[in-house]
Amino acid sequence: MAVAVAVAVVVGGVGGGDDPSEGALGPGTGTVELEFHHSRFLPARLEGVEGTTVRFVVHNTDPIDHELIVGDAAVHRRHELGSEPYHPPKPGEVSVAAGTTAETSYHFRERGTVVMACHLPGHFAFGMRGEIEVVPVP
Ligand SMILES: [Cu+2]
Repeated sequence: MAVAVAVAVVVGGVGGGDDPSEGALGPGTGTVELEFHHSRFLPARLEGVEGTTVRFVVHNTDPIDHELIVGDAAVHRRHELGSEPYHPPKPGEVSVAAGTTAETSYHFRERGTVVMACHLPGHFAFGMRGEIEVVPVP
């Protein structure tokens, strides 16, 4: 757990109050560092303000490949059923080879819960997923 906290560097405003939106990223642009470790997302839960473009810097510290897919239900269904073994960088989708770091950006247009996941065979079922809560502009 200590590792997760150390790795979760959120740039763009971090608060500590009772209002959950105080800890949210944005609006505007921000950077989140994610780690893939033991086939888990660290952190597995993020918060962002609607209208924020988040740059994800993903460190894969596992000895196996992973991918980061951010998007709506249709995106995840397509990837979970599909068989794209490699994702060239496009918004919200990037492959992260074992022991490497990769980046992708995603624009969080509207409030709600957006899922981030790895859809390599078996990984999503194992629990390789997280959520970004997109909240209204404070
Ligand atoms: Cu994976």
